[in-house]
Amino acid sequence: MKVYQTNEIRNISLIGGKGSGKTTLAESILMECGVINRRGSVNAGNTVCDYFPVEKEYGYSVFSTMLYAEYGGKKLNIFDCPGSDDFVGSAVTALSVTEAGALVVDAQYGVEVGTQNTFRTVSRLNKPLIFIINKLDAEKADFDNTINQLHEAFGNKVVPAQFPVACGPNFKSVIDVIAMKQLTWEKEGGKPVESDIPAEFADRAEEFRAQIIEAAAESDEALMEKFLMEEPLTDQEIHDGLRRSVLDRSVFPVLCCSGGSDKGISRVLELLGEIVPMATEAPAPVDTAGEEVACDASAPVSLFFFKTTIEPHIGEVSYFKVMSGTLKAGMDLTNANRGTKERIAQMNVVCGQQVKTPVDTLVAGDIGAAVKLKDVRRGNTLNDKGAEHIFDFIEYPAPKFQRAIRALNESETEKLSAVLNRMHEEDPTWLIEQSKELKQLIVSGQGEFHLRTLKWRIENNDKIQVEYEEPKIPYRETITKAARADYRHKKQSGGSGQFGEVHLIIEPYTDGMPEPDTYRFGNQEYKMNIKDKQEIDLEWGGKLIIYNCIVGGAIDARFIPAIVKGIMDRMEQGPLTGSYARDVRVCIYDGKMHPVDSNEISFRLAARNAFSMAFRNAAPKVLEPVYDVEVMLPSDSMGGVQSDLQGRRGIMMDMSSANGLEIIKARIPLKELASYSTALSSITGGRSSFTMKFSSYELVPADIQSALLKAYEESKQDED
Ligand SMILES: Nc1nc2c(ncn2[C@@H]2O[C@H](COP(=O)(O)OP(=O)(O)O)[C@@H](O)[C@H]2O)c(=O)[nH]1
Ligand SMILES: [Mg+2]
Repeated sequence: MKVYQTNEIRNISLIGGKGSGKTTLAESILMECGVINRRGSVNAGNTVCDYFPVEKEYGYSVFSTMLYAEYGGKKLNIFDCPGSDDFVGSAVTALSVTEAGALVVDAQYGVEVGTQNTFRTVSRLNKPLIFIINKLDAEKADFDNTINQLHEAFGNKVVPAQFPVACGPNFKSVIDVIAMKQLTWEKEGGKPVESDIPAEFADRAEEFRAQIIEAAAESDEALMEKFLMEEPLTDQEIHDGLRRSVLDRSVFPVLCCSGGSDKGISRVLELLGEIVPMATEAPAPVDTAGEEVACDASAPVSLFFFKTTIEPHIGEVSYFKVMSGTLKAGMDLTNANRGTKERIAQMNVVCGQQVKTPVDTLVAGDIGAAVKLKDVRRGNTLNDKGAEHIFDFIEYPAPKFQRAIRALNESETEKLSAVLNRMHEEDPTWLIEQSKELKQLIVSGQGEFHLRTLKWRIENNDKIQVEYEEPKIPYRETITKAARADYRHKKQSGGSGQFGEVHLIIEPYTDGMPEPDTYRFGNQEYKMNIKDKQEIDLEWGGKLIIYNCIVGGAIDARFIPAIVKGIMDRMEQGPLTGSYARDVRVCIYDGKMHPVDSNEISFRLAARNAFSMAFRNAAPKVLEPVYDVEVMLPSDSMGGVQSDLQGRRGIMMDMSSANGLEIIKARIPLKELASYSTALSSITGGRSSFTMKFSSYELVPADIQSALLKAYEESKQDED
């Protein structure tokens, strides 16, 4: 393969709702460029892009697949991304290493949830965007309606560069308002025949051309001048102008094709080659030290590894982008994250699973893959001498679906952990956490289907049978008023005895409260004499503040650490439900020692019991995690979604609308969110999406508190 220079490379993510025809389009692109000579079909499960067994099983893309297309002297690196929101992680990875998203829209259905979701992802990442209206040959295809919906949802930045002469089974021609030509295909597609625009379409073509030129001129004063003076513009001027406007997202051009019948593909490739920004034009990526790293082929080599897959018969395949420099096969580099040396003995450019073409040079801006590297993980940066970068610019969305996972055969638990960690390496939006607190192995992801896919792969590829369970809720305990208690631990058995007595006062802790002074319980006043203060930031959130206010040597200072340990025992396992306690302030103000029998364990036990007693008298409460939830939905589902939120103890915080969707912001307890993604999807017919983010701990309602206490008492009895 010829060595492509930085300005001959275009990186593009093919995104869009599932079923919009991305994989089929990718297949046509490969046909068009001669990479394959027989087309596979999604329905037969033999396309270049959907090849993992799990994808064949479910019938749609789960991973993004990379392909390259050599067209018109340029190399287009294209990622076919899964359409389902559950696999948004793949799209985020692809978009983060490409200079633009090409959003495929099904001409039959116009703007769908998947269109909205992917548009939102691209916008969040602030990436340039081009629409491709696809399936123009389909029975119900309707270009005008699709354009209207695009305008309604995304505004007048949406500007067609092409329009079809007829949609549906008669689709065979497109009017291209940049070339100002009609392109017509034979029944079997392929290369078009160019002709003049028929008179009946001349007005429409002029109208669209004016829009596209205005959009192109938007980011270029000289061009704007020419446009206003009505001087003719060359194709190159329009391309260059459009590329700049695409780059700053002031226009979303629209291209037309039918991937399935192979019509329009070559012109789409040609236009993508012209209007997708080059890596040198995009904002320079910033490394973790804050340095902008220009995409410069003559700088020292720096590679960013953004994706790892495990492929049958090959093993680990590591995908990287050349961030700077010119990479030659055989180079010795340093892994900046792991401190290890790595030789890139052989590298490839990749088209799905079938085509891996060895290359010996890749320049800045290009994307390649290496196999069987020694010690490279997803997210690592490899540098040559002279470069000291670490890249970490991919921001994955927070998880929104959680389950506890368990190997049916307990002896496979360790193996399961290892498999899960490997899965996380492949898809970083699968998060794995061994929760010490919940005593469960928690996996989280983007939705039910996302986790179902994980399970399928573990069971089918790794042959471990697993089961999902509801994750437990990480409750907390705290107190709402002050209380006092003392406890004497005394034991006289045989030889040396045990003796320790602790008196303490506890109260709710809030930031910025004044130092303790005087407390009153009944008729008795307790004046605190602060000798020492310990502030403990609890691992599980919140604080524990302990004051030593012991006077007259009632307890030796050497026993204080044991007393603190005793209190911590109960903070770790709260008296009400065994959950972590938080935000408590304790004054240890008195006690007793025995000259012989006092030891650390006695004081630890005395403190633990005194603290428990005081805690129970301090109007203790159970707290639950509450999440900020943002739901995006079509307005006709508003009623259903709102009443469902109320059923989940949700508190409505805000309502607004954007891009033709309603947005509800609410606060909802985690307990009520366990299967929210599934419920929401069924209420809205799959036309919604949501995000969730931990907000705070809040008191649970009284009935839930009593149920939790009762369940805890019962579980303790079971243990006894
Ligand atoms: N009529 C028509 N059908 C298409 C076209 N492209 C794809 N399809 C069909 O649409 C379905 C989804 O296609 P696929 O490529 O898997 O979509 P993806 O989920 O976006 O990758 C399949 O049944 C395809 O056969 C097209 O251009 N025209
Ligand atoms: Mg697909």
